[in-house]
Amino acid sequence: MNSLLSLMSFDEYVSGEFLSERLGVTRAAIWKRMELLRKDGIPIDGSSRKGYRLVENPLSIMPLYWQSKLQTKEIGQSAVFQEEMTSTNTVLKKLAMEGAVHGTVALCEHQTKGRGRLERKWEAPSPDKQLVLSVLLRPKVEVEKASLFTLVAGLSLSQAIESVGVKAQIKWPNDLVVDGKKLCGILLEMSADMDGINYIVIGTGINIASGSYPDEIAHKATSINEQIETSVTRQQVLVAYLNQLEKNLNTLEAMGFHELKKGYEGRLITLNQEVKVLGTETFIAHAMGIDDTGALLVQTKQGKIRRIVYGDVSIRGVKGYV
Ligand code: BT5
Repeated sequence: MNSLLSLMSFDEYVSGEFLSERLGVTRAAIWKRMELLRKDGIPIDGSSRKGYRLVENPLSIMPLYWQSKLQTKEIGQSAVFQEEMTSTNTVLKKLAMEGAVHGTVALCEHQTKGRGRLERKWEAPSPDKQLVLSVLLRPKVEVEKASLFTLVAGLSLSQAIESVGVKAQIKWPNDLVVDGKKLCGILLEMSADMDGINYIVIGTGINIASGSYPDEIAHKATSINEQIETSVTRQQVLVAYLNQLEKNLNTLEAMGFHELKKGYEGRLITLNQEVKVLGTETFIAHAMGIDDTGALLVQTKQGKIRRIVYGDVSIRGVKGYV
């Protein structure tokens, strides 16, 4: 089917005769395959005179419908889509071990075991209301720098969501928040050995429309379309995110996190606020910013500056979640 799709276009009709010659099958077989594609949810415009043409499907997240809109060289150029996956992170980690290339994206309509950090659950009760995806990176950097990629993903998502009309702030290190409510979560997982990082998988769940989170957490969750008058599609957010991610990764590689830091700090919700650091010890401090390694810098009540390293702690606003 893939070779058939690769011969077709959104702009022009291709004749049944051309397709049957190229694929070495009869025209009746081509017609049958078109029927199967339609059954699989891929609309095909067919006319006995002109032939067949693909029809744009803005609501679909199948790679066929968004890959041609990317402005990237690597991110998203290889993509795996399935209706259902256990977790896009789990599937992509397996593909990474089998040799998948840098930039590969895994995405699905429904996760049966969506994961947050520390064995927490990531939920999406109505599949088409949320965008869940993972991106595989194979950066040539030391293991200590891995957590920077969570920050780069958060920044890229915040910029992408802003480009569709919603200002989402970052709750260091891995949440996007609007109006004090969670819009998006990021889960970074990696494999590394003595020689450095083998791969990083960055998973994101982005609430696009109401119904993308369970009612029980409605007091602390929100979605893009609840924040704006117009409605945005998953496809739009996906393309904007992947484009922005590649741009920021290029900057990170060429100039280091320092170059992205100002943009990141400008979106940081806890900047210049009192925060509660929850780790092996719990204390209240003043959040001052981020250093070049991605650590959160806080000043304790005693005036001491402390570096809070990703993975060590959770941050809460003194009054609650943010
Ligand atoms: C996260 O964990 O926020 C990371 C979530 C990453 C999800 C993506 S989806 C694609 C990829 N594949 C996966 O299996 N995972 C990644 P954490 O900081 O631990 O937050 C988890 C908490 O967020 C839960 O305990 C809930 O309180 C809350 N939560 C769950 N589903 C939510 C939703 N749809 N919207 C907002 N909050 C949610």
